[in-house]
Amino acid sequence: MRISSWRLILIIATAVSLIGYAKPVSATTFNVTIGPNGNLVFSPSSVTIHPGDQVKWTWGSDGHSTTSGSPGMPNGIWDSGLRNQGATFTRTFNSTGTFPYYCIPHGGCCAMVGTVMVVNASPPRRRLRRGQAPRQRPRQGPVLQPRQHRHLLQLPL
Ligand SMILES: [Cu+2]
Repeated sequence: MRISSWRLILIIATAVSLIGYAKPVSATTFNVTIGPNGNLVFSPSSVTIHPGDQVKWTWGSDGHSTTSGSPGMPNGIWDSGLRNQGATFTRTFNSTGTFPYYCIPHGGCCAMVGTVMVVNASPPRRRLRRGQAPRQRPRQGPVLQPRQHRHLLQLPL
């Protein structure tokens, strides 16, 4: 039988899409340290996550908070209150959006602020700004195994 080239293209496109758009199978927890080594920062200060993912803040020094909003203007979405080294605070983000937050004692004086960005799964490839570390999200999910791949390419054409 004559190989139909559009069909071959369709099969290849399907294989590529299976590899390229595999969705994570489960929610992921992103860790942020508050005041590591006494520094007045959230580390990392910005995380990009998907709906259903969690952010877990861990206090690296005493007397900080994670409070949604801008310094002096809490918006009430979350507020850990002041906590000390070793404390943790976890929140699940189910809606997309950009969520700024700050530390109550150090947001205004010292720009101790952070951002949680919640974007839909399979977004366009994120551009890295200069000096920005690559996103650390583990790529889980179905991966086309070599055997399946061979099988796909051996479909009668
Ligand atoms: Cu602080």
